[in-house]
Amino acid sequence: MAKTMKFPKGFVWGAATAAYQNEGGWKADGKGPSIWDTFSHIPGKTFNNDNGDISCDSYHHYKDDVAAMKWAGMNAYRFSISWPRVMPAGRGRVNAKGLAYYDRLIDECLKAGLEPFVTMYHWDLPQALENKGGWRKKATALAFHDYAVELVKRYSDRVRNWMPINEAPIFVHAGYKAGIHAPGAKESWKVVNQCAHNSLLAHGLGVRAVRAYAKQKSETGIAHPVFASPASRSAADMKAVELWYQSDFLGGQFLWPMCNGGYHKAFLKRAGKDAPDFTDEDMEVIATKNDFLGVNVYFGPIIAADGKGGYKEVPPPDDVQRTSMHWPVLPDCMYWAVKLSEKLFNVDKLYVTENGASFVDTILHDGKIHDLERVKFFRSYLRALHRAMQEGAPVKGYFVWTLCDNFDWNSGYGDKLGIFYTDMVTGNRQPKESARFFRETIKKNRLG
Ligand code: GCO
Repeated sequence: MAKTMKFPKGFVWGAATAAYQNEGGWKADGKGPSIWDTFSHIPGKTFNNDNGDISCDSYHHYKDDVAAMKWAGMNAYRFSISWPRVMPAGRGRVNAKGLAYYDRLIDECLKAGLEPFVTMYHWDLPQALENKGGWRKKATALAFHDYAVELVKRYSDRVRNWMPINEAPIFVHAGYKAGIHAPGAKESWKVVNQCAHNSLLAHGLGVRAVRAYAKQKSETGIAHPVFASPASRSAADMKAVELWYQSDFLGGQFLWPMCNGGYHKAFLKRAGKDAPDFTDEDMEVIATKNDFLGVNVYFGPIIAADGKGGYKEVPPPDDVQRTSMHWPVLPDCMYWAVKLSEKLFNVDKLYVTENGASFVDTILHDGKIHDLERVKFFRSYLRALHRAMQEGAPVKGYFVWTLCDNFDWNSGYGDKLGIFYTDMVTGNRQPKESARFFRETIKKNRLG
């Protein structure tokens, strides 16, 4: 019989979502436009020209979201606040009705025993700020600070866990280099690195806003994509993967300056003349200590030594299982993301802030969705997580990505990642087999 794997008492189990992906209500009650409203309305930018105008309509169905998590036995909810919903032009005037929505959501969470973990920025920049240069400009980081202060003043009597920025490398790279996410720009590396720098600055300012204005003891962290694994445990491959974490843009450009102070020299060498411009004061703000690191884990490169003191990527095995987004299923990423983050980035508290998979779901004759591939996926990644925790990794909680099938950026509604199926007509959230799996796992606080 397989060994049962217990999680520690008080372990945080939750689901994660993002405002633009779930809320809908894109013009409701005085909300301003975001870059995602603009981008998704341009024909050809998203799968099937899908957009988040309505999506799961959490703006009106938040009670159903909370009820779904309560049913699953969860004790936390990670959601994001839409900047243009609360500050339609990105700075200045606040929208009272927008702020009131999050009051209702937070209160509903607390009533259901869900600890709110609030992301301040999950990619929906107010369009008005993009019109003035968006993340290319330091002014956006400064505007973010004012927005963060507003949120902390308003909600910190009830919210104790904050993530100012979600996955900076992804929105910067996909939005300002590859052009496949909003705002759809294709900038030079110099500009892209400057956007990255400004997003880091915004995060640091967000952390400082929490420290300065929180009404109770609170914690902050970033939610960041972390996921490379070594090709083997040989000393050479281990050195190579560590170098990847330090010089690659995911680590060296983002986590290193936040957690260890200053850009890693391997990153600066790689960036050369395209390195961002920065002041000492910027670097101090960026290095403001966080209380935890949130790792978003899906899949990642497998790294080996290149024989010349560097690293190279090796492809996953041909027969690796893939999700419907073609992402390889690599549970080892979970183990290594946690182990290497702890080792390299000087962190003593971790959360898995996202983990999930898209598969093609079918409603069977009994009216249910038996998403057994997704259950298998979660089981294997949770096992890997548990193994890292057994070895001492300080992981305090886990958030599944995601609660309900929602709008997945440029993939639109083509890829499903929810543990609940969303009926887009009635708004009904129906548990899939994977939701039942979490319900069981959380109830027993153990796997197997
Ligand atoms: C994130 C993620 C999510 C996506 C998920 C599946 O950065 O937080 O991109 O928003 O929905 O990664 O694509």
